[in-house]
Amino acid sequence: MKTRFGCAIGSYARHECRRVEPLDGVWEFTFHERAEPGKCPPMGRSSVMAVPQAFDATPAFRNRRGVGVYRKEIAIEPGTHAHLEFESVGMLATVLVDGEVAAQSRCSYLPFEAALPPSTARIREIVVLADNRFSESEAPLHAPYYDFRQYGGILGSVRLHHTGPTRLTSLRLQIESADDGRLCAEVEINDRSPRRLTANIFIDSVPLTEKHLEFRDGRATFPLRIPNPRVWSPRSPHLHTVRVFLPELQDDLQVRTGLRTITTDGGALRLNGEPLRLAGVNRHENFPGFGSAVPQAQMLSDLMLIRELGGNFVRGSHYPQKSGFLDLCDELGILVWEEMLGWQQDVRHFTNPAYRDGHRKALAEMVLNHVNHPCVIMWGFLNEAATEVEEARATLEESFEIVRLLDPTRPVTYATCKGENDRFLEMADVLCFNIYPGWYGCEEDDGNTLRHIAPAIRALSRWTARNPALKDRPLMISEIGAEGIYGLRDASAPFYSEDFQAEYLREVDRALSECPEISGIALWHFADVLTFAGGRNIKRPRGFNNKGLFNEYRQPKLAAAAAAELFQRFLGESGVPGGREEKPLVARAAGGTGQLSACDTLR
Ligand code: ADA
Repeated sequence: MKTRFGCAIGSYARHECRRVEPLDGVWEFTFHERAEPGKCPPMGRSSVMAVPQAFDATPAFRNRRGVGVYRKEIAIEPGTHAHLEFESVGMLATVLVDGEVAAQSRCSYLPFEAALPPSTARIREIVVLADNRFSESEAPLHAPYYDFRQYGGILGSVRLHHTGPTRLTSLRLQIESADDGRLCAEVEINDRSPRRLTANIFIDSVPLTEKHLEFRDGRATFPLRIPNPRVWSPRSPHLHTVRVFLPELQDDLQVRTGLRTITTDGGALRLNGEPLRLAGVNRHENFPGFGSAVPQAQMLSDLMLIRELGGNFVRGSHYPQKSGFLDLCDELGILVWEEMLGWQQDVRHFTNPAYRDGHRKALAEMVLNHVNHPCVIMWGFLNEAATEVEEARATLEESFEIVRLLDPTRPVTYATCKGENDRFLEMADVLCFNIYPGWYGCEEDDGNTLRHIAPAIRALSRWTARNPALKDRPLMISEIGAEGIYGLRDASAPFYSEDFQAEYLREVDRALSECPEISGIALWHFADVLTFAGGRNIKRPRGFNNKGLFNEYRQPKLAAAAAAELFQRFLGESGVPGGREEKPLVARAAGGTGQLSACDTLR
């Protein structure tokens, strides 16, 4: 089905000849609070659980920590090869096939596979252990102190792939020239021995050519030129499909690409050579009742809201996004900062080999999994890490190195909260600062704390401009915002009121208009999100991070109207289509002025 986005919204066939079965649905389920990590406890009297779903987002298991044991029997032709694809399992995943461990994953936000070796049996038993307990040794990238809830369960789709013993494992495309559609393609199979295979190449479902590929160590690369190339941009997010069919393996793989370039040029970001300004939000993958197993329908609804506000950008804070989310951003032309799981890492992590090894491997997987998505315009990691201390150097260096090695085509950065005390900003292609002037650090203040916003933004801009090592890099405010509790309205605008939060963003808007050299702004954050569990919740009213423009059900606060005004002013004519042309939800509610009156109700 062709739509004005050029293809079916949110999904496209990754295979035309390979048989792939969805295993989403209802699985047997039991829960064990004291099971040994990675060891399969007895199913016992089982219940059921939906897949995908966060079991600890359901009433029966809310806030409980332990092992969710999922079980399913599947029928497979005896003697044939198959494997399972998991989009996301949290937090420590162990997959057993017929009682034998077939795979483990230690990061909720990365897909992984589990092989089903040929068997004489037709019925195969799949057991998945989804352990949501924190463990520095078992799942070192997760930690309980992060300011967002981390869930347990099969949090993404599961698919059963039927293949021969040798199969295609990836197809990665690197853009050599967007305008004339020149690409370098790398195809990978799961056989490392040297071999020559014929490849039939299809572009946009039309046969293009036949190639004879020499595989070395399971990889073969070849140049490609897309006939009738159309450039990808936010205003025209045109996607091309590239499909490789290997007749000798009777296997195929299709991916999508968007012909675009993203570069930095002095203090500017450039998309397809044109100056690019970014205005948008930080977004957590979370919805009540689903946790981080957010249905794609909700992802689309969120993205349409961001677009309706006039934003052109989403920072996937603070972990890799699901491919279904990035597919939607590819189709809608919404730009994405994709980042590795991390939140205020410190010396304990930088000196922990298990953490550093886990972080390096996960970074590589994130890049390799998502390198084809044109919406991804920058990679990030180590959000607000202790980059004011020398001990951070090695971890930062190895993180930048591995990302740039795997993808030399995109800027790489990290979001710092250390301001002028940060020691490593010259490693970053884009300077990204998380700042909360007028919110944090005002405990002793007895006046209007909003007066701190403009000076803080100006000081940041002047400091980077004066610093020879930093002055020729794009500057972005990667987080800024204030809490506003949905429904708390008070024209005197006290802390935590919607009125204060909206006024805060209007002050940010005014301050940004004085600093045109700032290339990007990502408000913290899109929608309120459930956060810590335990004592730290004392810092978060109702246990949520309430800085959302919307509450957790995506009901707009007064801040949403202020954000829409900010995005429109910041992006000006370069704004995205449909951002302000259609009457945004929030502007409609305010009678089109964008300013909500006290008596307006959005409910
Ligand atoms: C930091 C952090 C966010 C969130 C924010 C806040 O900038 O990166 O995840 O915790 O502070 O709301 O305090």
